[in-house]
Amino acid sequence: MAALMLYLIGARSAGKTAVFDALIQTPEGPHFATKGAHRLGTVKVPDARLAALRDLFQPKKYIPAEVTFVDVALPGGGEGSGFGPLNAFLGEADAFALVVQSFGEMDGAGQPLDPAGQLDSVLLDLAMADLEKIERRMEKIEQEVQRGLKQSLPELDVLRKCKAAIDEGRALRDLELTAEEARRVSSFCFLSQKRLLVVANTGDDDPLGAKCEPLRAACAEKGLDLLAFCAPLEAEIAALPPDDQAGFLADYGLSEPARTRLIQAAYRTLDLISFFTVGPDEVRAWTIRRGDSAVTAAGKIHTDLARGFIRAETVDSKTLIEKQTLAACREAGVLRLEGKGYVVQDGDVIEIRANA
Ligand SMILES: Nc1nc2c(ncn2[C@@H]2O[C@H](COP(=O)(O)OP(=O)(O)OP(=O)(O)O)[C@@H](O)[C@H]2O)c(=O)[nH]1
Ligand SMILES: [Mg+2]
Repeated sequence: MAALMLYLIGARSAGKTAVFDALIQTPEGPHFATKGAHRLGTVKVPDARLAALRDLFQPKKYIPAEVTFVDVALPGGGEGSGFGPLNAFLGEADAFALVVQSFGEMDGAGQPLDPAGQLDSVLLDLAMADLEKIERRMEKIEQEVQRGLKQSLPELDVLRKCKAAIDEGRALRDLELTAEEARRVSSFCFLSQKRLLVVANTGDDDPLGAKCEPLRAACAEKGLDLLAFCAPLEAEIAALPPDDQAGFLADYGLSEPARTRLIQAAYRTLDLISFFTVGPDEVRAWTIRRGDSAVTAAGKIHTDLARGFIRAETVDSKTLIEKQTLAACREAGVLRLEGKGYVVQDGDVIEIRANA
């Protein structure tokens, strides 16, 4: 599967670039590519279960899942966060990490720092970019209707529903749409419909975000995940030799590097889980939605495996790591045969049996 695209957005000078720099830092230096003024950095998804499976199978190829972080460069000038001109680019995101400045006294606009207010203002900018698209399209359809063309009336109904939600101050991600309604507006790639998590870029004196209470409360009220992220500190730690990192993290009371915490939060926000395929050739992680069936999982690997699906031989990775081999799992009766409808669980090791 293509890498998950996680776009860093936020107010001007909130620290998007600083957070990105920390995310792409490695002991060998930073890794990134550019796309216009934007920067893209792809990292492997850390997963202790997958690493343990690699150690067991010693495969020729080891393929963790990947996440691409995008440091969004805002166009110069203009009011607010300037998302309008970036609509098409931002529309490609799987999710947004909204960086909120939580260090210092003044914000990038020279105003006294107000993280909860900054969050609201960026969320409003996302909604306004959507509203503009909605109103433009509604006008077009209304003109068509006046000329007697009625084929877009069902779309107009959905757009009205979306507009009403935004007018009430709701994000489109919180609006319930039927599958049919969602399909009618999917091509708009509405920005306020994207899954989103909030990253508090905290100062050196507050790596755990103890001072982020008002922002935390604002996020809780909106049902958004909040992650404290001290960009300069995380960049420093990520540049250390791997063996030294754990000690430094512990000194600051941090359980995991921010990159790991951010990826885990993105998986939670997007309702994603991992399943694994193992063998001497390849140990690999696959990303699917929570609730996906075995046949959907098979289709991720190859469309032929979904088409010819017979059964999925399944064991959870923890059990396999304990028993060491699939043969031992089979002997112990813990390697299960699951059918098409089996709901794949996070951490499942799966072998698909299919007709060629
Ligand atoms: N003290 C401190 N300064 C920071 C931190 N993060 C960023 N800065 C500074 O804040 C300023 C803006 O940070 P950037 O990372 O460039 O912010 P940005 O969101 O990418 O800004 P634009 O792309 O211009 O919108 C820079 O001068 C950074 O050095 C931080 O955690 N602590
Ligand atoms: Mg920047």
